[in-house]
Amino acid sequence: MAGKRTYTMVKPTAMRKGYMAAIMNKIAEGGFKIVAAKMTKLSKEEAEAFYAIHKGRPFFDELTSFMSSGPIIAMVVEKENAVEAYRNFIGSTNPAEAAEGTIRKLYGTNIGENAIHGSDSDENAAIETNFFFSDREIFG
Ligand code: 3AN
Repeated sequence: MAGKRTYTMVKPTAMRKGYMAAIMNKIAEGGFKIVAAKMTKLSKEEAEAFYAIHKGRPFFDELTSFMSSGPIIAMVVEKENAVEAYRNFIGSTNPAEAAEGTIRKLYGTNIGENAIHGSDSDENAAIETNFFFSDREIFG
């Protein structure tokens, strides 16, 4: 059965461009309840650990350097069938190919700096949530 929660984060370029509040508002308007949220910054090592599943891909160094380049907003959001619903909601990885009105289309810069992350499975959602939050920081 699909889970009710997924992990997401606003990426550094979107933060630098001042889109934090607009993106959080859009998430809420999309019917996703924000049950955990914090502003934090990853070290390069932490970004490498977070994206360990992508180790070996050609963009791994670029991705982890970028993700450790500035603050992010880490969040857990809740909705039925959260992982799939949220990935559809934020749009394709490449903002240029993302559907009109999606967060990645509206606020993404390019395929790496694509405004927002969304977990790709219930298993990864749990791992990624535990990477950033303890149980007492999640308010269901
Ligand atoms: P998604 O985030 O949509 O699941 P993945 O899993 O293919 O996309 O990629 C993970 C992250 O790696 C993306 N969010 C994006 O920031 C980055 N990425 C993917 N493809 C590229 C690429 N060709 N060049 C740079 N960064 C990329």
